[in-house]
Amino acid sequence: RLASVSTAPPDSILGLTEAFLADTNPNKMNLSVGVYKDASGKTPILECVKEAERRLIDDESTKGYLGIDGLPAYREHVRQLVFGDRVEADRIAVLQSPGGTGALRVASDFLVTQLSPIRIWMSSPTWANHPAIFNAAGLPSDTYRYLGSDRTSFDVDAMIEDLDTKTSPGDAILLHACCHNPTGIDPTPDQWKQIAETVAMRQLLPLIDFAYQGFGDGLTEDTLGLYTLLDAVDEAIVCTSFSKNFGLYSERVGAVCLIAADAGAMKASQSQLKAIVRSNYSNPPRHGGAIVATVLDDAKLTDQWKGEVEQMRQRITRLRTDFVTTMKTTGQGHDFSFLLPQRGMFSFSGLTPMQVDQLKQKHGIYIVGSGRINVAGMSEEKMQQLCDAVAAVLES
Ligand code: PLP
Ligand code: TYF
Repeated sequence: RLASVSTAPPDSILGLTEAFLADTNPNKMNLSVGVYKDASGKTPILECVKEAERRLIDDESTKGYLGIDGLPAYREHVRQLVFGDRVEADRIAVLQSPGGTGALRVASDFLVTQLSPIRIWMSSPTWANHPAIFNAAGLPSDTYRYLGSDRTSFDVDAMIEDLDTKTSPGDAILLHACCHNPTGIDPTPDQWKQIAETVAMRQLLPLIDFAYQGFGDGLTEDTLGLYTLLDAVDEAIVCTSFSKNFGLYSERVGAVCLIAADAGAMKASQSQLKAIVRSNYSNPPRHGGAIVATVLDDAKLTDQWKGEVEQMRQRITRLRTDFVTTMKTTGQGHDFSFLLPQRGMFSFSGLTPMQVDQLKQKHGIYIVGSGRINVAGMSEEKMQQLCDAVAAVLES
């Protein structure tokens, strides 16, 4: 029987790291997968996380199962961090999940089992795992236009037109709360208002992917789009992740948050979310959630965390600026200033698939086929080398 199983294609992003590891070019550079690296090229464990882990070693008294929806203290901190007092607490269900990906899968299962027939609308482009997760859950998906034809700007008019003319009432719409992956291009505050009005008018249910809180303009600032939406609609699902802003990638810690119109509706949906989790992974892993709760329970550790997020954010901004400046003075000189307003780990370079391939083959530099560069993986030390290679493929 197993002889009939065919080989799955490699993941469009993670597959590149496999190719990178096999590359013998001594100057190779991996700017594909969205992982933050410090000046020494490492993905560090945050100081506040180390301290929380030391405390957990001393104080944690059990490895017994968590409830289906996770650690209560963790869930409360997620609620406060993401929603503040913008939404009444008794309208929000928070379930701890295995990363943002787990949250997206639980949310997808919920849409399919509770709200079918339903379709979800995704930006074009979006993170490649979005359609994969929706497909796996059996959730029909389609796309709205997002990136302008110049490949460097957000075409809000095209997005609104697609929502106005293609969606049906009751459909879901996937939105990136900040740091749009893969483009790095976020709506302005006015554009968020336009989007929120259209979402409300078309009676769409927003599914908001909030994987990069703190990497755009700051932890609080990055809630602007989310809050603009929540002012316009009274139902939404928000999927959060602490992979990036706590550097807890491998601990798998995130949350699925459901906002209902009132406490009664919230309770019913919460019970369905729990039923979905029970037959999937049963209950979430403890360690990552315990780390986050330990940090956010302690004012000093919380301040330390905020400082560390700010450092990561500023380093990425600096690297993006450095790249633009260095490209100006490299080769024939290249204007990448359109990258400057982009936010988050990624920049959409506008490089064509052929140029991306040349970067890999001739220079050992790995970026995603769409032209997405992980800015958070650049380094000061290798900036000139990177820019020389980009200039070379642009000029060849
Ligand atoms: N959503 C987006 C847009 C992402 O880029 C990521 C991670 O790269 C995630 C969700 C989920 O990440 P994780 O499952 O590691 O928390
Ligand atoms: O670079 C990206 O866009 C992501 C990163 O379990 C990632 O694909 C890698 C592994 C994972 C979730 C996200």
